Amino acid sequence: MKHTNWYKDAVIYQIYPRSFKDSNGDGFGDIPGIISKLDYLKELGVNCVWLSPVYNSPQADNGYDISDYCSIYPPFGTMDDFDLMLKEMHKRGIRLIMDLVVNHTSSEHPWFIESRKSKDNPYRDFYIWKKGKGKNPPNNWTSFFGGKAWEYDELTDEWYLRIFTKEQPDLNWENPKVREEVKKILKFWLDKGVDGFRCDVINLLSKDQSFKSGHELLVKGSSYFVNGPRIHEFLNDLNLSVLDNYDCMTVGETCFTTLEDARMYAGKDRHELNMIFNFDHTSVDNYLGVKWLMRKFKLINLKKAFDKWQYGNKEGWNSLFIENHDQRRSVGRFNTSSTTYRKESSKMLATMCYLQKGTPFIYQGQEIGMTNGDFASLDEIQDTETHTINETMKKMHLPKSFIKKSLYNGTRDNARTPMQWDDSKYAGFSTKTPWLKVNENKSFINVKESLIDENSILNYFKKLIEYRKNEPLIKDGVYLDLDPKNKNVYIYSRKKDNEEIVCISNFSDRTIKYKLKKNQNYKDYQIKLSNYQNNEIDSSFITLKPYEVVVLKNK
Ligand code: TEU
Repeated sequence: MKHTNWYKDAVIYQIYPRSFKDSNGDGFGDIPGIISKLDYLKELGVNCVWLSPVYNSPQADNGYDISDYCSIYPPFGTMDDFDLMLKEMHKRGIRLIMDLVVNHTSSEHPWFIESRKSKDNPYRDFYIWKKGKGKNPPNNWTSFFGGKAWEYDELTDEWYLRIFTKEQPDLNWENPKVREEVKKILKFWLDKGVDGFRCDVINLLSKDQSFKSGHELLVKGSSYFVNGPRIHEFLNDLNLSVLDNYDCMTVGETCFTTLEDARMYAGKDRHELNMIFNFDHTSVDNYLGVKWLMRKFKLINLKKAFDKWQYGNKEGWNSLFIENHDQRRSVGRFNTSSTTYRKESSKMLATMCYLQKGTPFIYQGQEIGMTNGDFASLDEIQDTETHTINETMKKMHLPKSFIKKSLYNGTRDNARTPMQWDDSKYAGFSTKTPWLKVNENKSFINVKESLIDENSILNYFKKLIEYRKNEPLIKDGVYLDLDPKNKNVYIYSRKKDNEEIVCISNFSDRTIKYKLKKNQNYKDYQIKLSNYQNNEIDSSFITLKPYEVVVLKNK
């Protein structure tokens, strides 16, 4: 099979299906809804969609708990709807990557229903069952969502491992039968014509078989299951047995991953994944990568995180993102503004991120500058993670005000509010009360308005995507951070031969007179993109207005 590496030219748009577009008035997004918006995506200029899970699922974790990998959850539509969506995407030159969630299944998956029945059930070893220590779990491992990572089952007097919710038992990848089943799932979707996978928590598959207790501060035991002992063997096997036979792409979601890990997952000739998501830059405003522990943002740290991957991921290829369905919205984050300078902030952040080397991932709503949810109480928040973390923090007797602030700030529902298509009651997302509250700011933040307004964030995103497509330097140019120590300005260049692009961003709400160095003579450079009309550049200074971004090129 010839591999075209098309992913290096992809601009990927993530759809979180339950919040994208409801076609049948049940308050819940669906596949026909997605089909109705494909022309919108085509016009935006994206050429690939990552679709969060649409498989059959009890929805304990919004579809990241799958009970049947080869069927569609009925509220999303039918398999015929899916096939039509794929055809309509391909017709428009848009590829489709699916979400592959195989660290765990749903507790309602037939494998788990069987596994639970008895110790000698043929499916027992599809999951990780252990004897407890007296009344306690087998070890001290904790869940990513807070609390213990083990669940007791009275029927057989054993505990099963579940690193996420109790409805998401971890599969036992040591069992070759599990690996064969996963290969069948991959083949099923690839043979339908899908173009690849975003691989959910893929670096957690292999667990250290000693099952020792961990000493880590927060996710206890994580050193025994993050980038575990057989992970590369498992991924290599999936790749050589299935993925390698298709011109498809994979991007692995890999938390707590170093450059060296990245090289192992997605380095040259490794035959595992094409690229990974690292979370260094989304961890700069918290402690230890734990978003509940908020920390003051410093631009220098953000630049350090980007520099590390731009310089260090030499053999690999980076993924470029600042939003997804687990992160809060980017406007208002990284010292930017979600009010007065919302438009400027949103355009600046996108430019700063997407002109780096790698593949851009845009999360639905980011292209119109959607903001965090405006939840009035915790009852309006649905996400399971928020509620378990709430319980955990209460048990730790943390101050109420801290818990509240931390939950509203960190809840994943911030990114999951219904897509704002217009200013009608339910934002054109649905005709009925949606599953999650629509943000009141739909009255002025919506697609309809953005299409009319020439200076909208949406129209800027179109220009930015178009620019990327027509400028080879963005794919190939060498990245250089020109002033890593500056506290307010992020200025980097992309260079190849005699050509150079310079991207300059002001991360503050003040006008800054940025002094250029002697070798930075941009007098003859042209302005290619900016979020302001009149840019002031002379031979020794660039005046940057609040959240201004300017992209210059020497030819
Ligand atoms: O996320 C994995 C993951 O690491 C997140 O749990 C992350 O730590 C957390 O959201 C930060 O708050 C993936 C999916 O993206 C997420 O939606 C799922 O809930 C999770 O896996 C389990 O499948």
